Amino acid sequence: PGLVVRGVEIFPGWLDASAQRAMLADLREVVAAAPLFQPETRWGRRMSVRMTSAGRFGWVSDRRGYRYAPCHPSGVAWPPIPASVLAVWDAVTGLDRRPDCCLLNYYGDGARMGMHQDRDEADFRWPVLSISLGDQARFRIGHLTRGGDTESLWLDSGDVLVMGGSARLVHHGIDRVRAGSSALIAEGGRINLTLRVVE
Ligand code: MD3
Ligand code: FE
Repeated sequence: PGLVVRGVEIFPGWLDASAQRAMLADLREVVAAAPLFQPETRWGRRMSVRMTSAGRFGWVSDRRGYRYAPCHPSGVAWPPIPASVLAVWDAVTGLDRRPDCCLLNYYGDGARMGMHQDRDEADFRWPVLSISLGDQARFRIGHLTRGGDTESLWLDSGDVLVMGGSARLVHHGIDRVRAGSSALIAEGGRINLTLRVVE
C-alpha cells in the first residue's frame, strides 16, 4: 500500500484512466440489469446514497432492517460481478476466495454516508476492498468503538482501499463529495464499490 491510516491500506491511483473507463462501462451494464435504488432505513428515513449490487448477494435496507439478499428489490437476481472488478480483488488481496457481493454506492449531489461499522457479514476475518470512481470524497476513519477523533483523507478516482485485520471493524463514513472534481462520470457524482465475502 502507498499508506496505511488506522489499519486501512490505501493504494492511490491503482486504476489508471483507461482502466477506470473500462470498469465504468461494465458498471453501466450492472446498473442496467439492477437499477439504482434509494434504500430506506429501519426507521423509515431515506439514505442519500443510491445503491445496487452485483454477485450472489446484494445489500438491501428497508423497514425490515439491513441484510444481504439474493435479489434486487424488483425481484430480479443480481448481475454477476464484472471481471474487471474481480481482477482488482485478485491482484490486491491475493486471496483464493472471491467476494460474493459487490455493493455499488452512487453519490449524487449532496449525498453522504454517516459514520458506521460494516458488520452484516458472517466472518470478519475476510477483508473488505473499496474502489473509488468519479468525484473526490472525504473519507473519515474513527475507532472500533463509537465516537472519538477521526482522521480524514480525500479519495480520488482510481484509488483502492483494503480494510482487513484490525481495520475491519473501524467506524467510517463519507462526509463530503467534491462535485465536478472528476470528468469520469458524464452525469457527475461518485461511485464506490465495496467487495465483500458475505457468508
Ligand atoms: C472500513 N462505503 O459501503 S468505502 C460502505 O465510499 C461504505 O461508499 C463508503 O462505507 C463509500 O459500507 C466507504 C471504504 C470502506 C468500506 C468498507 C469498510 C471502509 C471500511 C469496512 C470496514 C472498515
Ligand atoms: Fe461501510
